[in-house]
Amino acid sequence: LLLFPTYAQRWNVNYDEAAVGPYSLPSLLRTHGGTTVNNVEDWEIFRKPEILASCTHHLYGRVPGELDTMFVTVKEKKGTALNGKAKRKQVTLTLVKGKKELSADLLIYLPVGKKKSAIFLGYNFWGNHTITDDPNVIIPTSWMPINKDLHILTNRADEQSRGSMKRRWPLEQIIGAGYGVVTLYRGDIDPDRDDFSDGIHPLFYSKGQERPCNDEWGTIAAWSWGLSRVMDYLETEAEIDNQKVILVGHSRLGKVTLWTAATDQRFAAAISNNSGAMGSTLSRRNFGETVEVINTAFPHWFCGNFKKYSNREDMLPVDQHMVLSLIAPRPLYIASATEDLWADPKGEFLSAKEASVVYNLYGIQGLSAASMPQPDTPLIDIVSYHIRTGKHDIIAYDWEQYIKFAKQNNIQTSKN
Ligand code: GTR
Repeated sequence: LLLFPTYAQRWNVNYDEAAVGPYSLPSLLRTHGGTTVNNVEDWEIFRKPEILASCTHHLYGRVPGELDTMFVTVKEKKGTALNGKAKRKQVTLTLVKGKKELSADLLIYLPVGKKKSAIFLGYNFWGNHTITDDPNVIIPTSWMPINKDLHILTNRADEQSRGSMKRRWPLEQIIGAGYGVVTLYRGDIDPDRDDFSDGIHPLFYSKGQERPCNDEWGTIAAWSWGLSRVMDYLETEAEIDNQKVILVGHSRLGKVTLWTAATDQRFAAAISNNSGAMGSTLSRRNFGETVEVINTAFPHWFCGNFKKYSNREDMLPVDQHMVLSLIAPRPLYIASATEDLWADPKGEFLSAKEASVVYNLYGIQGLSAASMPQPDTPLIDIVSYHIRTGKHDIIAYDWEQYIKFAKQNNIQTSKN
């Protein structure tokens, strides 16, 4: 039943609901000075910036500076795909700081016959070429973890992995519903390994610096910042409606969508698929992956300051419902899977429910259900939730709900 049996079994984490124990969450609405906020204005002026600053300082880390410039190179302008139903475009963003630069390749599919498309934007795990069989998609040249199942045997991808993750990107379904897709490989912005000499971090080092300071960005914050740079580009892209960019991400990349929407108000909505610990689930609930586990297995994901909270969840000045609250009043979808106990589905539901008090300030109901819905009965609203039967993954069923969610919230491609 476990997500990664061999991996998860190495850690002695709790899977017994009866053993979760009591916890008390930091208040969303009480300011550091002790006043309780009860309207949108006070929330936005006082409380929201406090929460954003705390989450930045203790969890994800701050971005240390700004780029000098970003170049856009159009590699392919007018490709066709999906039997003529989609246009394909491939663009490279070159991020420049001082004498250093880094490039990231975007793969763009847009529905044919639309002037400006609403899009889903998210990273992929294994390269743009893995999301489809389309032979024209450029293969990344950046470092990649070895993955025998995908035939990635040398830390570089090649033809053998083309199309290998297409179950996670049902393009026919998405394009058929009138949405575009923009995606990029996570490792183009920052390779997913505990090594701060590569990826985006070194562009911002001061002289002699070799890794981020304790309050500076880990890899999750770097990936989020990368999506904001993609948004900078999308704002110049005539065929995409930049008011209708929906963030989507699975697992660690779901953690990224939440932090991206929390830090950048330009995104219209966020979807977190099975994001679990340090994504949507409550850290204080002792169930599944813990802070100690994530800090040990993925020491590069969060900032140095976060290390001190291993086994000390109760000392955290924030919890994940507070990250979700920063997304209000924009539409938010949290999704779990029944076999993904590692991610603590109940904790994912509860944090969305907790964050709803901030949606309430905006006159929005938030997650209304008193308790978790049955599997495969999505609650689709401004704050949405489902738990799908099955494993830790993002599949067509999940996308079907995300498309409904986007349409219901009127984030869709205009008719003309
Ligand atoms: C796991 C990690 C989870 C989740 C997952 C993934 O190993 O413990 O927090 O992020 O990886 O991204 O697939």
